[in-house]
Amino acid sequence: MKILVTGFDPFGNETINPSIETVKRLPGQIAGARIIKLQIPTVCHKSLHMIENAIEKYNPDVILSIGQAGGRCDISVERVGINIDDFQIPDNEGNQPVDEPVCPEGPDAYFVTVPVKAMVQRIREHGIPASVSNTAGTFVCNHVTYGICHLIAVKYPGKRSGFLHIPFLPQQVTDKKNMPSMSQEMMTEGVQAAIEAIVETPEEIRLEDGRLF
Ligand code: PCA
Repeated sequence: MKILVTGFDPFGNETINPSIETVKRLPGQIAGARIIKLQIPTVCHKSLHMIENAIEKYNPDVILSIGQAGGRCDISVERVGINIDDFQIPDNEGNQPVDEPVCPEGPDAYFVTVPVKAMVQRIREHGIPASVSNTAGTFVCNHVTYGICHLIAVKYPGKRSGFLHIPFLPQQVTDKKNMPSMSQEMMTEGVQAAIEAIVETPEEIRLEDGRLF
């Protein structure tokens, strides 16, 4: 099995993005799967084009993207991507679409096709907080979550994709009040555990992790 793992460059006021830092630290093989690493820009459409080029080049079985979710306190495994770009801040090339579809011809939403519950459980088994998330926001991470699902639906049948949001690193929050963070070591171990679950889970598991709101 080949897994393409992507991380973003820093965006907003940050000079570091834990997602690409974590991708860089992953081993070349996890549970027997070959790991292909790719840095993508925090830019709509361009991020997706780079992923499509990498799919053409490496023909991965799974595409797992990782992004920073500053303010979240655990590793969140995204369940769904929605067909909307509604950017609260400009991306790294100044684009700020409001209420535009990611793909005008696509459906409203896609569920990811990796086993989200099994991934959450496996991360927790390492003593690392994790949960299912039912929104990846409406910025570039949702754009990528949705966009890859759509790409697979129309062009690459049989491939699977997923998205992980990870918190700030401790060094990003030294000047922020009441802001959660997670160590680099923990995030690397958690992402590695999630990838093991993708490789080793033939069928999604039953785990109660729903939300009242
Ligand atoms: N996080 C942003 C985009 C890039 C990143 O790492 C997001 O959550 O949309």
